[in-house]
Amino acid sequence: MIDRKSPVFVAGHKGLVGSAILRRLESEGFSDLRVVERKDLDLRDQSAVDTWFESERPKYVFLVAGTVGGIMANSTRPADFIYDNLMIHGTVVHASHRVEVEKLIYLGSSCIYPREADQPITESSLLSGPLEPTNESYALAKIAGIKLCEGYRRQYGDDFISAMPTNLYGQGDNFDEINGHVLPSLMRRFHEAKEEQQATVEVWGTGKAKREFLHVDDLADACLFLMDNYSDLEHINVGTGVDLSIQELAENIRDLIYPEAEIVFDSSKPDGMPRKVLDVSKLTELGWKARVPLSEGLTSTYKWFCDAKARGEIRE
Ligand code: GFB
Repeated sequence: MIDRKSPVFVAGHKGLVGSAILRRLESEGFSDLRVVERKDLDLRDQSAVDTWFESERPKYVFLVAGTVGGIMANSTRPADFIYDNLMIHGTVVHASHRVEVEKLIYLGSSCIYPREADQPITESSLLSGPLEPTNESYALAKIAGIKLCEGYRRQYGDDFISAMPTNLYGQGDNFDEINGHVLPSLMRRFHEAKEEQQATVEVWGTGKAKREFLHVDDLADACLFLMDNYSDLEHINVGTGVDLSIQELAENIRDLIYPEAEIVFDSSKPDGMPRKVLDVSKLTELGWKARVPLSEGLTSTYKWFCDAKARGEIRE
């Protein structure tokens, strides 16, 4: 087990994943959590990151910072997605090596796998075929992150591990209708349609693409589990192993928020990867499995969205 009293750095603590990890570590009794605001440290700047690491000397690092977004953000901002992520992964991994961090976990994404990978996707599918074009830049940066951790382990013996989560959702997500991921974007669209009493709600693509959704509190739990129990070169998938079509997801969200609405598909928008469900047998064999059922996660996430909106925390 990693030492609960040692200094732990959560890089990216304001994001969906980082904030969930911080909550999980706090509830676990970690007593020396270190975070830094973006305005105080640009994680893309190696010398600034080195200086910060030298003064803070974290023993454990959760590397979950990065530029993220849904299919539209990925397709329209490929430069930001490749540059920001490549730089952030590079600076944090290198600085962690320099100050002799005892263990680091790096989070990739299920989009690292080839578009035509066999489903469910096993860890060994990495680099076995061409990537999905809508998120190629992000995927390449994420693959580079895996190879960074592998490289520092191979060359220096650093205990740096990589986990590949499936599509995530939960409290603290980005509910932007255009740039967010499908689940929060649809929640917001159905919510606003209900407020404005619109008869129809638009869903991008054909609705036939399939996705797997993991609640971010489950992911945070898995990250701590892996920090305590996993130390190997190969990355490890984190998911539920269960997927559903975008149409089914949209129907679930409609039934929760605005059952009277009619769903209209806009097939001029991209479907992205046809299917993306992870084989989670490696993690299951280690003894971890997801706990939050999608129906429960949708209800709690929607409640969080409504509460955050009432507090004025959701951007218009
Ligand atoms: O979450 P998402 O944007 O990303 O989901 P990916 C895209 C799927 O949902 C596509 C459909 O099949 C879309 O056609 N969709 C339907 C919508 N309505 C909407 C909507 O209103 N908004 C959005 N965003 N999608 C992401 C990568 O791919 O996967 C990220 O782009 C990351 O980089 C993430 O890796 C895990 O699942 O396609």
